Amino acid sequence: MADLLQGLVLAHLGQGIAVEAENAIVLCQSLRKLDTVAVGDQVLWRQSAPDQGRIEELLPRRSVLLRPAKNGKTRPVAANLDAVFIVFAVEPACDFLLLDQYLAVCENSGIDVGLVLNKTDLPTSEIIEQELASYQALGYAVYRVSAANATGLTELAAALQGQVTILTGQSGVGKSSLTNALIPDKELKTNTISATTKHGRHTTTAATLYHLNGGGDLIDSPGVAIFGLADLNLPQLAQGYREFQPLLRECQFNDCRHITDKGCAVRAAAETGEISANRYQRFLKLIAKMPQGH
Ligand SMILES: Nc1nc2c(ncn2[C@@H]2O[C@H](COP(=O)(O)OP(=O)(O)O)[C@@H](O)[C@H]2O)c(=O)[nH]1
Ligand SMILES: [Mg+2]
Ligand SMILES: [Zn+2]
Repeated sequence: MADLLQGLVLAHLGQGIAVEAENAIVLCQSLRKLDTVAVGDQVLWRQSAPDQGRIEELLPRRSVLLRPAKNGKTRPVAANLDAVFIVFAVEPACDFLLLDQYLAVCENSGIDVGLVLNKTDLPTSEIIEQELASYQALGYAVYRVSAANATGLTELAAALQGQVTILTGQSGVGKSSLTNALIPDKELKTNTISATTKHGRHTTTAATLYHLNGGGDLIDSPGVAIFGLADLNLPQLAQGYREFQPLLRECQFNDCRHITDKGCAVRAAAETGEISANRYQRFLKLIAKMPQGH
C-alpha cells in the first residue's frame, strides 16, 4: 500500500478535496467516518491513483471556526486560523450587530481579530468613525484601506504576513476585491487547482486557501461570509464582549443574564457610560436572537 503523506487542504471542490502536498495538488476523497474536513486542515492521505488520493486522518487543529448547520449542528468553516479579519465599509451600511457577533465568536475561539474598513475612497460616516474609535479603545486593530485606490494595502499585507487569515464580512464590502489586490496571481492559482485536480471549473462558492507571497495564507470565503453565533451560549456571548470580562464577577448573582437582573455590573457600567451603551444594546439584541434555553 502507498505511504501515508501529510497535506494541507486548499479547497472543497464539487468532486473532492484539493490537498497540497510537496508543491503538488491532489484531488482527494475523504473517509466517511472522518469529521468534516475544512480548508486549512492538515491531513494524512494515501495515493490511490496518479493525482488522486484518500484522506485517512485529520490531524489535530489549533483552532477552528464553526458555522451553524442543519439540525442545530455546526460545520467547520476553516481550521488552523490565526486571525479573522472583518471587512466592512460605509456602503453597504455597516451592520454592527453582525460585527459584534463575529468578535464574540473569535474571542471564544482564541482567534485574533482585525477590523478592515474598506472603501475609504468614499466619504466616511459619523457613526462609523464613532464606532471605530470605540473598537480601537478596546484594543482591536483597525486597518483603513481602499481596494479601489490601493491605499493602506501595504499595512494590511504586513499584518497578514506569517499567519493564516480568513476575510469575512457582509456581501459587497470588498472582500474579493481585497483578495485580488493582495494576491496578484490569484486567478492563476485558482486555475492551477482546477487543472491539477481535473475539476475543470473551480466553483466560486468554495472557500479557498492562497499562499501569500511574503509568507502566510489568506482564505477567501465567498460562500461563508456569515458564521453566526455558531454554538455560543449566553455566558460565552458575555465573555465575547471584551469590556464585560472584568465586570462579570462583579454582578450580584452568579447566573446573572445581564439583562434586567438585579445588581448587574454590566448594565450599570453601560448606564454610567463606563462601557459603550451601543455595544451593550447590541449584546441584548444578540441574546434575543439566541435559541431558547441559553
Ligand atoms: N468605491 C469602492 N468600491 C469598492 C472598493 N472595493 C470594492 N468595491 C466595490 O464593491 C463591490 C463589491 O466588491 P466585492 O469585492 O465583490 O465584495 P465582496 O462581496 O465582499 O467580495 C464591487 O462593485 C467593487 O467594485 C473600494 O475600495 N472602493
Ligand atoms: Mg466576494
Ligand atoms: Zn450582570
